[in-house]
Amino acid sequence: MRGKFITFEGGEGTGKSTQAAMLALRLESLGLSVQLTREPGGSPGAEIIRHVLLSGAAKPLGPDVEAMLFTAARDDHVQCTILPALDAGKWVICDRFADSTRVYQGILGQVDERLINVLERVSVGDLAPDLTIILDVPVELGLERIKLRRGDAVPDRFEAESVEFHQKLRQAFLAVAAEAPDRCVVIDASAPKEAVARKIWNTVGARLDPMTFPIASETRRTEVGA
Ligand code: Z5A
Repeated sequence: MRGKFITFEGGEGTGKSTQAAMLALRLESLGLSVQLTREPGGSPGAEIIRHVLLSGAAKPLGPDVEAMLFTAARDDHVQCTILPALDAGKWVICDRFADSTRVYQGILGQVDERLINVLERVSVGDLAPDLTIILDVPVELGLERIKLRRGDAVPDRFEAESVEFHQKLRQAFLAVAAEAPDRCVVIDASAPKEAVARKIWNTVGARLDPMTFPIASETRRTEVGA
């Protein structure tokens, strides 16, 4: 049976990486096989493109080119990591996906929606997340978390944007959620990590019912031998 595909989206410091990892552990504790991955990146080719994008080296080329680079990374990630994992019956949990291109390059970067649509079609095809969890926190809180985590290190290409940019970002993710209520759930992620994880678990349970998902024979063997 094909696995389920869950994406995490939202602004910086909303806790996507933290919650994606916590959800992966929780699903694994049920005996499910999980592939935890991220964008940009998640496959060897895409990780190289990630380095170029987050260093800011592509910024002077403009948002259209950045959108193409995110798409090239996604194409490799989908082909090399996501589709094989889903076909093997794994639950794929991805820290950012196509909504991020729509929001960062499309809405914030003002890349023509027709180009965004074509790029999405080329890289994603018919693949759509079964569930997208959009984590939402006030911008000041998200930036404070990132600042704390960064310490003395230099902000990356996107962390260095203005507070106004991050406010628009937050609104844009809420707009994406409002347009696709069957796929997206917005979760207030201001609470402590464990409380946010509980809300996410309740949502995953209600939408995808992981308790009833068949466990692969490979996983059963691991359990028996463990
Ligand atoms: N981007 C794009 O423009 N177009 C695209 O198509 C794609 C991406 C796919 C990737 O950066 C950048 O690429 C991203 C958008 C752009 N912009 N930036 N920057 P990234 O992968 O390096 O980072 P990110 O995706 O933005 O995530 P993040 O900023 O690292 O934050 P996060 O994953 O949401 O949060 P976190 O790492 O889980 O937590 C951050 C800190 O807060 C950490 O110290 C945690 O321990 C702490 N934390 C987390 N949750 C809590 C709670 N609940 N309470 C207190 N503290 C917490």
